[in-house]
Amino acid sequence: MPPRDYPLEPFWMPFTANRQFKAAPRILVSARDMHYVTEDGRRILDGTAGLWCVNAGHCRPKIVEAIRRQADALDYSPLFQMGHPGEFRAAALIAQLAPEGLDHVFFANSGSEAVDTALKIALAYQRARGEGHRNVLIGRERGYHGVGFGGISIGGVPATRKAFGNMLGRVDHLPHTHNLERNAFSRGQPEWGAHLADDLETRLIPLHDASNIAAVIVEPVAGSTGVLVPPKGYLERLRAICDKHGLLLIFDEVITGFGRTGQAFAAQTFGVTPDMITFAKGVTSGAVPLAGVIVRREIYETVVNRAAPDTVEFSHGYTYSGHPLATAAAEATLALYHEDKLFERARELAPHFEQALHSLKGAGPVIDIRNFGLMAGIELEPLPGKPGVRGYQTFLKCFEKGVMIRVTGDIIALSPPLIISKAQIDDLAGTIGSVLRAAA
Ligand code: PXG
Repeated sequence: MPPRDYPLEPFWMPFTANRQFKAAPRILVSARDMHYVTEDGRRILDGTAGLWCVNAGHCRPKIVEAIRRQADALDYSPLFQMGHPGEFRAAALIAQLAPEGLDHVFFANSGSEAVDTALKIALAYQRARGEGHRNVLIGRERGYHGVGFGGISIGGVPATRKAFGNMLGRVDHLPHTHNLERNAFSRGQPEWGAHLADDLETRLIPLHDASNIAAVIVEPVAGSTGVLVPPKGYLERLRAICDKHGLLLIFDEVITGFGRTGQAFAAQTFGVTPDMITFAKGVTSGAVPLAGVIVRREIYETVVNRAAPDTVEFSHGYTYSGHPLATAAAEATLALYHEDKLFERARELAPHFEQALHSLKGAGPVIDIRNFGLMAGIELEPLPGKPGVRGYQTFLKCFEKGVMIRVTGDIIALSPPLIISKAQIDDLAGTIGSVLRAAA
């Protein structure tokens, strides 16, 4: 291995045990299609599409070329009071993929920003239609919506909240839908749990009064907290309750968007249409940061058309809301999804993926396996008194054996690029199985 010509210490790594990592670093230097290459020249199969984002596979030449061309032609253009063609084209392409009726797109750079933007659009919309008292935001336990103050407030991941004190004040949470006793080893959507959506109507609405609630935000399939698939009928019930009481429903599709569930958005796969969708990650296959919110036309029209002419209708946006490199990457990525039929591919591979992963039932400490589209969670019995240790050890062992998995505590989360082959799925499952059996 060539010596490292850079120090490790100055970089404060995100969501990482810095001292543990720096004592035994794992450095990736290149990637192509389904594989990474480490600094010591080992090829690693990517079982997680990076961090749930590289849906088209790594370093696809058409995306690389589009970014290169754009960097040469227009590196940056001011995005407030000015435009460049790419942002309009990318917004139109994203709107075309979205469910019927959601046809305006606001750009941000990260999922966290997309979530904050969606919450602010919800508040701005309620105010614009004369319902400004609707300012309570409802999230869900075990929801992950990034790390902005909006996202951690409506989110339900204790570790992202406990050290930071102030949260948004007017927030409440639905219960999560994870239940091992009822639903362990479900394939696809679990049978039990649709009634958990009724908590919105039986507890939260009476508590806050519907007239004070602006919006409900959920991930259609919770990703980060371990692939929690919505019970059959659950999302439909949430939609019906929101409609009945005038609440906006936001799907955070930062992970589930762009083919992960076999269609462009999980909203389409589940047949439930929210009022807004947040997206990020897969929109550029991770190549350049881009994120955003897709809104129902009436939301755009209410906020925009009810403001006085010649005023900025929505005082929100980022220096890089629709950066030329990002929108060029998005245009190329969306074209590639279409040309290679990658969403269909995900749909076709899902049964094989399901079969391969459920074959790990009985492997060592496995206490649940769950899956939807090309996402799966494998839950391990924690080591007594040491939550997360078994998960982390499994991650390290798989990495040694040339496979990248992601763990959240003691849950393995898998979300491979949509270009994965059946043989690679078998390899992924086989490696995890051998590591878990050896650990038992
Ligand atoms: N919403 C959802 C549903 C997400 O999954 C975000 C918002 C925030 O996106 P940004 O771009 O601000 O990170 C996410 C991000 C993991 C993992 O290992 C998941 C995410 C990010 C990093 C790691 O589960 N999700």
